[in-house]
Amino acid sequence: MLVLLAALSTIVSGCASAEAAGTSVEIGIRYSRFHPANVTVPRGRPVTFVIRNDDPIDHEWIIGSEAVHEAHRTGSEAHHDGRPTEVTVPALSTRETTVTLAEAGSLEFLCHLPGHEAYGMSGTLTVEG
Ligand SMILES: [Cu+2]
Repeated sequence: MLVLLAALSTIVSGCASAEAAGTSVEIGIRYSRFHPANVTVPRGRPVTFVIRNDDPIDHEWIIGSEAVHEAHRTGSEAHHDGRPTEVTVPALSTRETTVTLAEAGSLEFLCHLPGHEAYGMSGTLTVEG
């Protein structure tokens, strides 16, 4: 199973070369996966993420440091609203959020609904510049 997941993530990364250098990035959700799973954005400029959930179940898109994710793994927030880096995306809907990332580096984006991260609902946001 791990091998299969690794192979799948390679495929997803491979077809995800639509890395966005602009100020708007589309991230799709299908079968509890993010597409693309690797996104590159510029540092210090507002980036609008358009997150489209094609699944018939709710998902989340949460970006942050490992500390942020650890808090959400054990947290109890069932719904996210009001923080641009933490977005609930209801079934079959699209949400937009605008974030300016001040530091170059790499952040994970995850869905913290039960079981989703373990299933593979994760991605990497690279902040360049
Ligand atoms: Cu999810």
